[in-house]
Amino acid sequence: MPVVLNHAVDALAQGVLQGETRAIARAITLVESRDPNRLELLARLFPHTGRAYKLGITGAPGAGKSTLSYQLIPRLKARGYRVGVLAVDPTSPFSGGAILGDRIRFDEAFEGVYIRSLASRGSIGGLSRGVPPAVRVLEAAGYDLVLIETVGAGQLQVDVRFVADTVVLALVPEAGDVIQAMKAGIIEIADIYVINKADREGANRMRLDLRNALELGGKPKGWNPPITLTEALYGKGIDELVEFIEEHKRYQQQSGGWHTRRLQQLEWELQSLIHDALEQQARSVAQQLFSQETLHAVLQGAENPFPKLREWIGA
Ligand SMILES: Nc1nc2c(ncn2[C@@H]2O[C@H](COP(=O)(O)OP(=O)(O)OP(=O)(O)O)[C@@H](O)[C@H]2O)c(=O)[nH]1
Ligand SMILES: [Mg+2]
Repeated sequence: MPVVLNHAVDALAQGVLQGETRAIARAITLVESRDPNRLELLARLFPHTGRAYKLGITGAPGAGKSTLSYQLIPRLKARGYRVGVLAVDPTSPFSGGAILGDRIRFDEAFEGVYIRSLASRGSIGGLSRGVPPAVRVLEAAGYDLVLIETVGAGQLQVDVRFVADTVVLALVPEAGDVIQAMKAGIIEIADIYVINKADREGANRMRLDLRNALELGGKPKGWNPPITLTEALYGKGIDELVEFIEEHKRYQQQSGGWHTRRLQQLEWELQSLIHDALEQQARSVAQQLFSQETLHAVLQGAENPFPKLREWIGA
């Protein structure tokens, strides 16, 4: 059965397909929200999605993710990509301040690049659930490379695999950083390791530590993640990084790894939408089963909540 669309959503979808910046902005706001119309919009955009290459850049706050992106964007553009950027929870000004607000806007090298920040608030597992639908909006608008910057620690960085085809992990030469990354379980998730701020002391040492740490886990069968040094602030090492990114992309396409990862991404995207809906449902079911009066009774020991819960769950 065809999806019946209301007029406003249809017009919004048209705007997105025509690449209108304001429509893209409004569409991302809609798909990030819990408005039921977001699913209608996604249904309308779906045939035009799934084509972009998704490049994730993750790392601790201040590691230089935005500076790396700033350097990567014109180079990726020069290779013919139409680039969109999604920054999840940026703590330093990627979207409104010095880097992208002031400099990039007037810079020809960034013309046509769409940049947007997303909040991860309210999402379980850290990474914004708004990312996959926002990627779809950008794909429908004709962007074929979406750069996703995520900040944070632990879980947040693990999640990036579920949205990105290539994961770049930015580290900085600081004592203990490799150990920190190992503890957070992120050492295995990266496809490319970047030791940024290589102008600082200890970058080579760190590369050795990291190589040793990676080899402890045994030699990988397929892709052997490269470790590359950059000085994002000075534009050094970025061309090599672009090469590694392209190389990983080619490898993924040829080895079939891309397909496997995309299946996981799709599963995660749909699961989070269902999770979202169930979460809302849980709230209302809880209220139905346990009124304020019942809660008082349970608190006083006058009523046992578990038989009722068991009955409901078993049903
Ligand atoms: N010395 C040095 N500083 C750098 C380099 N790259 C970035 N920085 C500086 O590090 C600081 C943080 O850079 P950002 O690019 O904002 O880092 P980020 O990882 O995006 O930070 P969040 O989004 O807040 O997590 C800025 O002051 C940059 O100028 C580098 O190669 N060398
Ligand atoms: Mg940033």
